[in-house]
Amino acid sequence: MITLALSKGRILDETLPLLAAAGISVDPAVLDSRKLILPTADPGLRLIIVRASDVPTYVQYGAADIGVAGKDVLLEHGGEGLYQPIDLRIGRCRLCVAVRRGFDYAASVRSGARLRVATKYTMVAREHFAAKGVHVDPIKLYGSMELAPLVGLADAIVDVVSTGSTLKANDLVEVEDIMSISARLVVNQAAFKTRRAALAPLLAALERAVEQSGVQPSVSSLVLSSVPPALPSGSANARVGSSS
Ligand code: PRT
Ligand code: MG
Repeated sequence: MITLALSKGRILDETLPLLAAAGISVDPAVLDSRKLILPTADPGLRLIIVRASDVPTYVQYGAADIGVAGKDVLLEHGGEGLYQPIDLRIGRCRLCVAVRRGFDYAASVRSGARLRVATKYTMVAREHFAAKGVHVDPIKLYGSMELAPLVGLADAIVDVVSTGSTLKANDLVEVEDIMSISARLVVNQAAFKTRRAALAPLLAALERAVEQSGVQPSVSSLVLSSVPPALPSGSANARVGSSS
């Protein structure tokens, strides 16, 4: 039995059509239930429903063989114990820095003063600003990051943006684009080797489904993808790399 970890919401909603294209359907009645372990039409595959930021943890420890997680979540987790063979090209958004309209971000950075940055992604924010030589005090939040600059908790936020309407509604402006984000299929590194025969057909089918979806990969995913140390059999061009 292969266990696939997913989060409810956009990740599950956008993964289901890929599974369907790979020939795997899930009973809608099961999806509407509050069950956390869901069977699929394939007796060899079940889904588990976890918090988006917990997907890498379930897969790292082998409680799930594979999972679907945003690149943002994977960067913050660090990717330990995980292969990231497939860019699923779903859950597209950008990771960016935003500030309150009227806040002089450039001047603040130039002044060398410490910037207070509210974010769910403290590791990513630390690395991003350290690389630019900007001193920051990351403030860990778990949601509604957009509020922080409005009530004086932070000078800036680091968060994912898709349409930009949440920033706009809260009078925030994007001042830096950190990177393009999409969801990746992650595989437990040990399972990738020991359960190869069971996993390879599913990975190959998902890869075909992504190609058939017609969605183009983002530029950053092309640049960041590393050369595979080992290809799942039957898969022509799986990109495997713990840090891609
Ligand atoms: O909700 P929970 O705290 O449980 O977890 P989560 O917020 O991480 O889960 P979910 O389902 O909201 O997001 C899962 C993944 O979807 C993320 O890890 C991203 O990779 C991806 N994704 C794509 C997004 C968005 N687009 C997105 N717009 N995740 C979050 N948002 C939020 C963003 O944080 C902001 O508050 O939507 C708001 C901005 O949207 P726009 O359209 O107004 O710009
Ligand atoms: Mg959310």
